Amino acid sequence: MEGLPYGQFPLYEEDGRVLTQSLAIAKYVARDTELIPADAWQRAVVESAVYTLFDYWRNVPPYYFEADPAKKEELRKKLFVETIDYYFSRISKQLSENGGYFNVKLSWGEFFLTGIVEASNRFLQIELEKQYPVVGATVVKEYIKTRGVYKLPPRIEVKNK
Ligand SMILES: N[C@@H](CCC(=O)N[C@@H](CS)C(=O)NCC(=O)O)C(=O)O
Repeated sequence: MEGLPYGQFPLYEEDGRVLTQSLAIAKYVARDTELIPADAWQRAVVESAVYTLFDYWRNVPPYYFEADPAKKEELRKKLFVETIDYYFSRISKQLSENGGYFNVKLSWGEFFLTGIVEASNRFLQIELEKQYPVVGATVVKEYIKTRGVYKLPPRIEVKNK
């Protein structure tokens, strides 16, 4: 895709410069806020959770895009019977032990989790929060309620280079 340095979304543009990779973008957007913990250990705990979420997520597109019905069924079984529960039972345990956060208070990690849960629900036609209620973004929703509605900046045109 033209205009995308690595042919993939997401792409963040600011002052004529572009940034790729969702994690780099998320951290950049959260910079200079408490969503990035000041303490090095707490920062690492949040990143560890985010990379774990990525480890889980990389199992979804191969299943979703598989065209061969027999292979798709094999991938479906593995994903639905093993992978989802492997990760989400552990993620739920960590969140439950920390008041719904990965690590004592709200960070960019819970926003990332919310994105992964929403994407999973959409791609896999499931409702992860029914089986794993603590991943249901309660802490993020509460934060948004106290913060108020965020207004998006005017639409930015991505220029093809
Ligand atoms: N590691 C990258 C993965 C990006 C990625 O997988 N992008 C997908 C959509 S979510 C894409 O643009 N796919 C189109 C393609 O590869 O042609 C990130 O986290 O930003």
